[in-house]
Amino acid sequence: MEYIKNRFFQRASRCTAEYQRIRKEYGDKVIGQVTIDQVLSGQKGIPALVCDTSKLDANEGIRFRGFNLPELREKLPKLTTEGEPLPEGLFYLMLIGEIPEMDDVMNISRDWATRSHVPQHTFDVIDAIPKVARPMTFFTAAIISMASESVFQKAYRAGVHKKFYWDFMYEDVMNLIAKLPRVAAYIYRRLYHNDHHIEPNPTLDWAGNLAYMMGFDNLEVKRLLRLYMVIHADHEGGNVSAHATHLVGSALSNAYYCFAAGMTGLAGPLHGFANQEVIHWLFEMIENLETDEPSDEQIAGYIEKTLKDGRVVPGYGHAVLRITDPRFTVQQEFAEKYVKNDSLVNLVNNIYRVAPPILEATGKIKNPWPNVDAFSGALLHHYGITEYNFYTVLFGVSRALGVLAQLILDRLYNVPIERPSSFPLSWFKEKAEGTKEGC
Ligand code: HAX
Repeated sequence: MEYIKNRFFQRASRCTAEYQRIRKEYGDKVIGQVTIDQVLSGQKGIPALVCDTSKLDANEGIRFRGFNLPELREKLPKLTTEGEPLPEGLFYLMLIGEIPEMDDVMNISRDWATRSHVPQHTFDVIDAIPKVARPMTFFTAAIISMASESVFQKAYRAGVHKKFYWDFMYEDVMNLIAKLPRVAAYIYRRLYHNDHHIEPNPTLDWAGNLAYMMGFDNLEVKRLLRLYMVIHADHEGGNVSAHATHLVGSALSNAYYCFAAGMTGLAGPLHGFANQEVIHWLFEMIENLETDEPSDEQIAGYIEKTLKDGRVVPGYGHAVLRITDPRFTVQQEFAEKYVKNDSLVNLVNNIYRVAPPILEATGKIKNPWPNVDAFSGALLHHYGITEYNFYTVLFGVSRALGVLAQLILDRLYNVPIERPSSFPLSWFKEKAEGTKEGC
């Protein structure tokens, strides 16, 4: 398996030199200006981070190393021509920057299978948390608990030279990604299947094994989870989970700490937890309207009530996108192909027809179109994964692929500790109005 690591190092070390050269030779070059609105609206649009794994365009959607989702679904290796790409292939692409061959993908798959052993103390930690806790609490605690395995941490303590940090980070990242399906499935079986756990099947691919260990040993769920793991894997560097992972990494924290930080961010309702909020909101709508086939007028009324109550319509809007999220469209196409007459899927499609004009009419929501979370829950639910409190954990397993690939790159580039400046509100007032008075 060393050849994947060597190939990564050969390709990426050229970029390390470029990172340092650009910093040294062009450090003074101005690349943008920062407005007060950008800072006060959550640093939107400020070019502040290096992220090679993917880039988000407001009017086109996500591209992974230059490839959009339809291109990836065509080009990345699959187990069968009818199937979905293997997430291992996307990881390779994000890490190395090239579309892999099937052999490369199978090598990563086998490598992860050999690294997938989860330490007993992690299961003990999961078992010790009361079942009333949220699945994301179990997930982040389990990730943190595995930090005892960090080879980076040990190497750092032993005084290894900084030019080798990336190598230990690579090992930690591969180990961590390899263990996540087992951890997620263990939490799922503990919470919803009375601790009847299913041991991993080392002959299966990473996502296929996740489906298997959750108790879904069928082609359909495996195909869905492969797609799910690909479309949720990365969304450039500035989203909360990616940025938190990167930020903590800049302090040379180990991969487990960094990823746990990303996951606590993903667990927020404006980010990955929105995939649970969507289903919660749909069921609430069905209960309130006393029908699972509401008319367009009923849907419109429910959306308006949600807005009037000062709540967000989950699954709609985005901090960057200004179109229907291509990740929504991919799932919609998947449903069109494989799902017939599912009331939840039909409802999601009907909301897509009704919601955007209402959200647009508020005059303040910048993107009235659906994001990835608007569809994912209905698909999981259709295939029998009905415990929607668990959905953000699945998102988290997938998100590991992008943010941790970038973390290896960060360590290879030797990115310095992140430290933007902060100012009191009165400073901004003075910048804007020339006075601090009243603040
Ligand atoms: N429903 C109601 N109000 C919304 C809204 C929605 N779906 N989307 C935005 N708004 C509101 C904002 O709350 C904000 O209101 P205030 O001025 O009163 O604070 C206003 O419209 C302007 O917001 P914006 O500039 O359009 O959007 P932001 O960049 O501030 O926020 C969010 C982007 C995704 C957080 C936002 O659209 C939202 O809350 N959506 C619903 C939750 C959701 O689906 N989150 C998942 C996003 C995708 C993701 O990260 N997945 O993991």
